[in-house]
Amino acid sequence: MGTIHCISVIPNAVKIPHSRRLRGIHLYPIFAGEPNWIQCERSIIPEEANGSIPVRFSFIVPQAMTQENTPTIFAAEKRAHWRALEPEIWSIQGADLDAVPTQSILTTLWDQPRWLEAYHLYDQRGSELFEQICGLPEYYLTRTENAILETHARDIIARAPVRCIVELGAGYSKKTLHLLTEQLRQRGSSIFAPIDVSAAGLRASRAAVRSAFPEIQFHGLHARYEEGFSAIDKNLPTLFVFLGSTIGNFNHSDFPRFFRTLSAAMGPGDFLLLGADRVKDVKVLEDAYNDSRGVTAEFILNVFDHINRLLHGNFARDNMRYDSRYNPEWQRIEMYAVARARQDIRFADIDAAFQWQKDEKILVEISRKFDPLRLQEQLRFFDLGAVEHFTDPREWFSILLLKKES
Ligand code: AVJ
Repeated sequence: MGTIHCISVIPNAVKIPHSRRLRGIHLYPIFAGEPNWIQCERSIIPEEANGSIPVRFSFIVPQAMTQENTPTIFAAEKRAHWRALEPEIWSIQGADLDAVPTQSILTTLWDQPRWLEAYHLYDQRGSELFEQICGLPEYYLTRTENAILETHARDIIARAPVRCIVELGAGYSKKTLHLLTEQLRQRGSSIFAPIDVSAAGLRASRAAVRSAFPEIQFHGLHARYEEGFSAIDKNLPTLFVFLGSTIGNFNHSDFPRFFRTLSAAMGPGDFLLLGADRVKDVKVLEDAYNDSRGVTAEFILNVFDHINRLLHGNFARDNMRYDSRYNPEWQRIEMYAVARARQDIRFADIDAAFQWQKDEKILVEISRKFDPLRLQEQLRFFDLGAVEHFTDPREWFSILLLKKES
């Protein structure tokens, strides 16, 4: 009796030749380096052993891995880079999603004017506060976009005959439920792959999809947008969904880079559904970002608590205030933190410090407002042709359906 520990990589169970297949055992894909193994020991007799020498194999299988198939949504050359983080949630082998924020914060805080990238806003508390913002009477964006989707989901899905829906940013995928409902009604089945850097967001999305649509094949991609969408197989007819006017956060260098990479990742005939908040009455815009309950102020200033935790900094929340206004020339809401008094900012782990002068502003977030026709024209230069434009009766928000032209 011998014991053989199989700790080598078995990339795909079905590839094992039949003659060598082991009776009475299920083989799961095994990925090297995954910390969460559970060890399954089973006594089995390989066919070639003829029953004369019983051999014990120890199989090591990933914990809670319930699926045998590596998802076919990934392009063949990218598939090997992805591993199961947990059931139906995938991440890039060796990717460190926490490595970049520090670098990003330090570089932009030394710019003139000082500023921050918007994604730092979404720590646990920030995500909760944003959920609260979506329910504020002044914050019309979420409700308006949701209503457009509810009205036009049927039309959108009919115009975009796809097998897969990839959502950029899982959020809690509430709005996407309208699209998934129609996709199932019109096509009977679908793959749904949200991309998000928040594992908690992906879990919530998985739970929502699981309970509402058991027929849907769910693959959460725990990654940055670009890493996620660039891995999708170009031969899989896909609708990319980017809602909530998140493009409003992109500055003038992020914006072209984002659309260039997204367009390059799309297969010919793939679709993009894009939500964009529109230029409108300044009072309506400014109220949406300066609500009477102060939730937006709390959301914006919370970024400094997050930074203090990340970088062991000493930003003092009681020494700053929130200020926001619409900049008509740039057609964007600018959200600032303003120092009430001079403050010496230090980061304990890093040899870096600066003086935050009294009344000096740090630009924490921008929210661009769009003219949908102009946006459509611009996106044509990224090989994205307008298929349809959906809006609400007040014309406050637009959802564009675009098609990749090659
Ligand atoms: C999530 C970027 C669309 O700009 O309206 C809301 C974020 N910031 N209130 C927006 C936000 C303050 C929001 N986006």
